[in-house]
Amino acid sequence: MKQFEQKLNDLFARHEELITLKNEPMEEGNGVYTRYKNPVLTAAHTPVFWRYDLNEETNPYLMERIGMNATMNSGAIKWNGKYLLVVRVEGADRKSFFAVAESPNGVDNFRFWDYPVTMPDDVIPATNIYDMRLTAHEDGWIYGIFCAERHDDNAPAGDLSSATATAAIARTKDLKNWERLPDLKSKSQQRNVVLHPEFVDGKYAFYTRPQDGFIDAGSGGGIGWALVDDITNAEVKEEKIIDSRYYHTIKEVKNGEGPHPIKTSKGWLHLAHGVRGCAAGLRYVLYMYMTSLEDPTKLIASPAGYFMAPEGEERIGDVSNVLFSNGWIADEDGKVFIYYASSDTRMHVAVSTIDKLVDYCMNTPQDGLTTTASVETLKKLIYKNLKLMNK
Ligand code: M1P
Repeated sequence: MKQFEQKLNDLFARHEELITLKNEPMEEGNGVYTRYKNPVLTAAHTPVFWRYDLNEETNPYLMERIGMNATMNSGAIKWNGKYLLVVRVEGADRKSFFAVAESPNGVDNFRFWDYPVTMPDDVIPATNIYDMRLTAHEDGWIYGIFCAERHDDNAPAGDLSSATATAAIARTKDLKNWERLPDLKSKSQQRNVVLHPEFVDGKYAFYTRPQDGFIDAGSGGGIGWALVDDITNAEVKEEKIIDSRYYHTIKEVKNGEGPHPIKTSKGWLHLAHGVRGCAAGLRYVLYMYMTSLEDPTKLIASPAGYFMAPEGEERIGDVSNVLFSNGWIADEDGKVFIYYASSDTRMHVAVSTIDKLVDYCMNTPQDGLTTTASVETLKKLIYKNLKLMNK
């Protein structure tokens, strides 16, 4: 066999071996969720035919032509019995784009569809788009809300880093053909915007994250909520903060809604990320909260601290010390697949159930916001347990 053909076969064989690798649940855990051992997607999972020119005449050395850097922050949806991720793929050129990867079981064998998503532009084209939240809305459309990033033309000459963040809106019926609607109009910059799956008072409801600048949440108090009359011309007229940031908590610097909340008999179950600063930079963790079914803006459970934080190799990557989630899938049997990215580099899955997550939210003590309060909370549990242990 010619050397080129042999190399090509090896390349495809190694790729196939990687994407068909069986994933296993990790044994140790805290009882709330189970992490799976292998990342479900890495840059190496992207198809060989995206990265290599397979023609010997035009690529005699069989070198990679288009590098892929990361597969991260993915929206998730169950679609025709398959577990689908709308993945934020980041090329070596730093541009992010969306691509669908599909798995038969939600934990391994994720395979990318042949082509990435062709996302139409808004009137002012964005430089970069990322972090899609998927919502199968009761109006019959599947919406993708994502961040559209553009250079801030008000920045001083020579400042090529300042940018603006806007919530972009697109919809589809088949996850292949997307109709782009105008970006969400808002007084502030917005990222981590998510569409609620149901109408509220006959309106579309958005979770927002007002922010003063591209990075800084600034005066934005936390995760917001806004009702919108017309999704084809969406505008935030009034915004109410429903999950606030607090000093000396895991969400002191900023927070952001993850995927859209799951409806349960006890309330809406939310997954979000919280950010705090430390000498090593920003630390992103996942946390949960619940809101009322009658009034989705009313907080009914707010467990203290993080739900998941970076562990082991998750701690390291392009932007280290980050866990971020914008996708989860609740199965008919109550199983929940939590898809999360570590350190802006790779995708993982952890599995739990609706019952466990609701129990976690309802029965984990709230943050008392001081050491004294935390110690009192701890003492109550110790006292109860020691009594039970007859000590
Ligand atoms: O780098 C960590 C994350 O930073 C941003 O999240 P936030 O807006 O909450 O700070 C996003 O750019 C996200 O994509 C990224 O993972």
